[in-house]
Amino acid sequence: MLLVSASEAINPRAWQKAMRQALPDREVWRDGQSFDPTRVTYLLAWNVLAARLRDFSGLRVIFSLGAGVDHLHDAGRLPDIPVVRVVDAHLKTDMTTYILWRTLALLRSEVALREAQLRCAWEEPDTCLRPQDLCVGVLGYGVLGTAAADALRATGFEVVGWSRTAKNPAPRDRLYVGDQELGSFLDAVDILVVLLPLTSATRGLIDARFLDRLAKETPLGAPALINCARGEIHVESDVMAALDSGTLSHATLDVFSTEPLPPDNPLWRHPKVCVTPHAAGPTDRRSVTQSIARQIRAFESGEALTNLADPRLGY
Ligand code: NDP
Ligand code: OXD
Repeated sequence: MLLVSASEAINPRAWQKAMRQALPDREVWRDGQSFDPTRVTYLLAWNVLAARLRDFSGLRVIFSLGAGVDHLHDAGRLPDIPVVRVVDAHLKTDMTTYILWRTLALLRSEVALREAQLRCAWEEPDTCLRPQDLCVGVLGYGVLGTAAADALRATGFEVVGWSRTAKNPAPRDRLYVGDQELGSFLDAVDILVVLLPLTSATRGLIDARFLDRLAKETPLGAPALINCARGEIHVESDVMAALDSGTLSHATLDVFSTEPLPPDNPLWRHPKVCVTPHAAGPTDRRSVTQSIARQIRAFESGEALTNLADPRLGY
């Protein structure tokens, strides 16, 4: 039997209904209903308490309802059960359009134009930048990072990437690898797009020291930050200080250490910040439940699971 165990924010009832449609011959339960936990073989999870997993003694596979699996970390480690994460064409498209939207908004001076409009002021920006004037650095050059890089390159931006391991064959963009090449990567970047997983290595990575290394004059004045991965990767107070000192010209933040972002958080009203509510890449319920159904059928016929998170790496 399958169990949907997810926070209310992503509508567990709707996931249960969609999963029943995708696998009509199976029992599908959700948290809050009465079922025998030892009969749960597949768990569809978003923000499940790690301690609860011990109740599911017959569990064979966990399907994360997102690309990120950090919600399943317990003291930085993934459970000892295969964890399949979301890799989905719709997610790639949605994340890519979000990143194009935000980079093009920076390119075309959205903040200054909006501010002028609110004053009814007919003020043309001083300069008209073109994509080739800006280098976008994609921090995390995986499934979503490479999809975004392709679209940014096709739009005319110069693109560089940063990943943990080298790629073979070499990608079309200049790829910097590991901590030893982070400095050279940051030297090249005008707009930094964060698409890293949250792990013990990336938690708090974007702190005051990191932002100092990024600091420079750019066609936007100073570098801009777009974090659409996880809030815990940036240190909020350090990002705020960098915006106030001019080290950063702008920040687009889709993710936060505390979500929903509390109404009294100053980021909401900061003139150099665009806040979006963890909406860059929503999980497409129909396509993901169909993919889970396919994986379950294949797994039961002896095929290997795909899109597995690596328990040693935590992503
Ligand atoms: P992938 O696992 O495909 O890619 C992760 C990339 O990060 C890889 O290139 C990996 O390197 C790199 N990386 C990981 N750790 C390090 C490190 N310590 N140093 C350098 N590079 C590192 O993930 P996805 O692209 O599918 O997703 C990325 C993240 O986006 C998710 O984990 C999730 O948190 C977030 N996300 C946010 C959404 C939103 O709505 N805001 C929606 C979907 C995802 P290597 O290639 O060498 O392994
Ligand atoms: C994800 C997310 O990880 O939506 O897919 O954050």
